[in-house]
Amino acid sequence: MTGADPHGSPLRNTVTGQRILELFRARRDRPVSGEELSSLLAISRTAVWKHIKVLRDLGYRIEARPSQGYQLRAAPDLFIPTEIADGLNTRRIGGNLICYRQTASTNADAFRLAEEGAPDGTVVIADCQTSGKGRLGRSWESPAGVNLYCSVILRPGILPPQAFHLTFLSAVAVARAIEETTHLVPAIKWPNDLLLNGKKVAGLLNEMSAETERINFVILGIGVNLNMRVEQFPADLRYPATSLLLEGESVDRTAFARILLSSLDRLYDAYQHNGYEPVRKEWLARCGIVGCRVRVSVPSGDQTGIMEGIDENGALLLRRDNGTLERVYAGDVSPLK
Ligand code: BT5
Repeated sequence: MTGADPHGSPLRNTVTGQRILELFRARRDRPVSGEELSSLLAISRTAVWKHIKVLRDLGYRIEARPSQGYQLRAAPDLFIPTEIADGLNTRRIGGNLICYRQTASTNADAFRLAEEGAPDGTVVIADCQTSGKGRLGRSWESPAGVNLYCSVILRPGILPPQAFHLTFLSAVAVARAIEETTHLVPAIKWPNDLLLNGKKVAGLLNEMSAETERINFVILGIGVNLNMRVEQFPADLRYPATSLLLEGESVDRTAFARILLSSLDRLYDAYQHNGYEPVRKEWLARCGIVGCRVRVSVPSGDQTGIMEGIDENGALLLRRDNGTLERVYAGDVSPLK
């Protein structure tokens, strides 16, 4: 039996545990007796009790009523594959779902799994990361119990220079998921941030393994601040930050994860049929800084100008004050008043 392991092995329900949950849910508000569970599952009363204990260790709140039986009161606020998969209607993404209570970085896990041959669409999710990664060696604050940290393995049949398509696609997918779940409308900030009221609510870190002419795999790393509270943000963030909760919306994390995976799945499917152009259009329509005066920080220093859009390689087009048009391939952007 596999239960909650604090040392980092994946969280999952046993097949029997899952069947017990299904029986509880089918029965809705009435308890199911130990005797019934034992006969429906063809296991002993002691085995029933052991499975109930494993479910409770995972965080399921199961009440035992003397002479009546067991009743499910609440599922844990934790990512568990069977809970996410329940009602998940995707073609490709999430067919293989791995959830951890705690890990160093879901991107690092996904990268290792992809190297070991994990299939296209494999998803790694964690409740907490101890070394969450941002871009350029930066770190991502990943406290337990409040956010979503997720990495998706894709094996697209595209060339390495086109990999940025998937960065833009994932930003659009996160924006759609936030809109589907809340009343909030996020804006995308080049290259890969999502903002609510000018504050960062999600960040994306896409990594890949490629040869000159071939992508082996891409990892879409997605961190979304869902129910994070003010005191959980460090004081020294580069950019003002927020969470859905701080913007007035508390969300069910499992439901959000399911919606995000569906949103990614639909967009990825459409991308494979219709190509990048629709993604580019939607990204631009959602980009909060097109036409705005911005500062771009690059390793050689800061530049200011008007953001005119993105080019065919995903570079930011910056109209400098002297009229020249520059292409910025990597850096951080801040809107100027
Ligand atoms: C990013 O980097 O925005 C990419 C973040 C990607 C995180 C996901 S979580 C799942 C997957 N597994 C990983 O290990 N990573 C990915 P960047 O643009 O470099 O922003 C990083 C900067 O944002 C930091 O230097 C902080 O200033 C700030 N920051 C850190 N944690 C934050 C948070 N939770 N919310 C908002 N800002 C944060």
